[in-house]
Amino acid sequence: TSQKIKVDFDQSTGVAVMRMQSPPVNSLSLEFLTDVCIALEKLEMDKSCRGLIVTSSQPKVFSAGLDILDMYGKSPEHCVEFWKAVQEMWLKFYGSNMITIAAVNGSSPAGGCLLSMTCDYRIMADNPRYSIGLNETQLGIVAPFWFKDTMINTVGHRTTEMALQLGLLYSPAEALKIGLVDQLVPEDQVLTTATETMTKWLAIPDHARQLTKSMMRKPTIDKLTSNREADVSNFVKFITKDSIQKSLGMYLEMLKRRKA
Ligand code: CO8
Repeated sequence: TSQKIKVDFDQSTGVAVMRMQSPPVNSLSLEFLTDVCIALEKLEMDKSCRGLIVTSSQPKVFSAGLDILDMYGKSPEHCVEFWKAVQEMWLKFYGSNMITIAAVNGSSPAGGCLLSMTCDYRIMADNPRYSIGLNETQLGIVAPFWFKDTMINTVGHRTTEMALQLGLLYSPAEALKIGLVDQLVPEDQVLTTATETMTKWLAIPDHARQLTKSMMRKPTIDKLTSNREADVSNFVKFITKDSIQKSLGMYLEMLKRRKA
């Protein structure tokens, strides 16, 4: 596997831990997404792997979401490849037969929030400096329908309607309150709690749990699978617009200024 993700599979428990280690902020670049998909596919094919915990090796950040540099100043061809990889990641995680638990040990904006929402359960570090949410509108861009659907499936329609329009980033306490995460624990207990939670989920017979998960998620997944190409062209048409490129440029500048 690549150096940007580290997968440890414990044969005795049937649980794998996937650590994202793409400095500085685990942004989901084309290369990174490709590696994640390959790793996930391997685990999915291994019938002895029943559970997956996703977490970050980077301090303070779970994932900064999609790599903005893959959407800024790039050719339409590149944008096509990039978007296909984003779709693929979502389809693989949301449709996974494994029990998936996100150990959210840092901030998780936009695509990072999406990744955690594809999991069956979310545990977040109780640190008020961290935030999580779909903040796309703050960048002047629009969360695609399947980001929206995933959030509706997680927190409901009304909360999603408001969160998406305002591009809200929630503190851990707020995220717990709206059900965007399922549990808060002290920072140093995120991974151990994920492991304990996994034990509970592992006690359920796989076939029954898998069919139930599929029953819940299939309509949402089918909506994208039957519209993948249109969704790619929508994305490329949108993201290559001058006005959108300008917004992304301004946002990148803001990120740098904020740092100074
Ligand atoms: N992509 C590329 N570079 C990034 C990203 C990113 N998503 N996030 C941060 N970086 C860069 C920063 O610019 C900075 O670069 P440099 O060192 O060159 O100045 C470096 O990473 C480190 O970042 P920070 O100094 O900001 O690190 P902090 O630890 O202070 O903060 C945060 C970490 C909280 C993650 C912060 O970096 C942040 O808020 N990042 C932006 C997150 C964000 O808004 N992501 C949205 C991405 S868009 C998305 O995921 C969905 C898009 C859907 C497309 C729909 C179109 C139709």
